[in-house]
Amino acid sequence: MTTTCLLIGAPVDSGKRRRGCLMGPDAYRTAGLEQSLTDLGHTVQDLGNVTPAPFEPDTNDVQTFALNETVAWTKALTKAARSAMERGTPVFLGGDHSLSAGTVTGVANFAASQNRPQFVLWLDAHTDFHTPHSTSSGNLHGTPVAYFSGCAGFDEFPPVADPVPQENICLLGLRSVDTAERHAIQQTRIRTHDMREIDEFGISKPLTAFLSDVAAQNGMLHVSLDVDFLDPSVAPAVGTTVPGGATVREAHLVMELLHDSGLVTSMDLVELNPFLDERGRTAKLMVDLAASALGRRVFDRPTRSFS
Ligand code: EXY
Ligand code: MN
Ligand code: MN
Ligand code: MN
Repeated sequence: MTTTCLLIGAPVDSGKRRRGCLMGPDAYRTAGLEQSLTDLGHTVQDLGNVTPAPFEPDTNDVQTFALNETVAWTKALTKAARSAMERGTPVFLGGDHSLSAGTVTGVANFAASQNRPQFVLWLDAHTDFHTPHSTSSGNLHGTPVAYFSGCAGFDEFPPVADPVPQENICLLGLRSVDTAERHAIQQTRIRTHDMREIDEFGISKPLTAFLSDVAAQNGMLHVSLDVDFLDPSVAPAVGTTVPGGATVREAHLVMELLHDSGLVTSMDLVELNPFLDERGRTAKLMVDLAASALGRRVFDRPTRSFS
């Protein structure tokens, strides 16, 4: 099954202090993302980069500047994601994970217009479930899941028109969760799967259970892939590496199962920092994973059904 893939650059770098994610979109382009997807038979349109509206820079306070910039990005990406869903399958090229505050909010707004539930698969070492009040680092790339699931505390951000229901969010690959996040997330119905569970029972078990629920509810599925989901030994180009991550094959299996399901309606590729890599190794791996999610196979064989 081929689709119209819309590549949308989101060079967001305001979600943390270490700079570099702003080079992410062009790194994916340089690593051949468009050709990889075209080779699979998809119609691929590179829509260039989103640019946020001018925001209030007249502050010397770094945190306030970052907050103003992130709010501006969230507004721009919510709008971009909502309209892209009318045209095809958007693949957002990050940029740090704060971009997903806008992309997920935008695709969820589209799903609501179609009277379909929005689901989110969050592939990440982290829960990204802080609010601007609970974070100790002040880095807003650690907050998007709390924002799009409708948590309070995002006073400066636009209200989320269609929060993603907690039970429709699946976090996979967890191995670095702050105390405040753990206490908060344990009060929710968000599905959390850490690396211990994946080591013990395999990555397919929690994922296929989630995909069966998405299929049963005719859901729309947004996949947000953080580079740090992968083990740093295979994906070093990210500022928040955590040892003990997914192997290349575990990551490809996730993508292959996602493609088999036919349920993916939008994607983010986030947190790539090309400055932290040699010869674009991580960017190339992320492009290969995106290709697996969109149909690349060694052999053509019957796909697995989830309905
Ligand atoms: N929980 C830590 C913090 O809030 O600073 C680390 C967050 C890392 C976020 C990256 C995008 O996944
Ligand atoms: Mn993340
Ligand atoms: Mn992360
Ligand atoms: Mn506040």
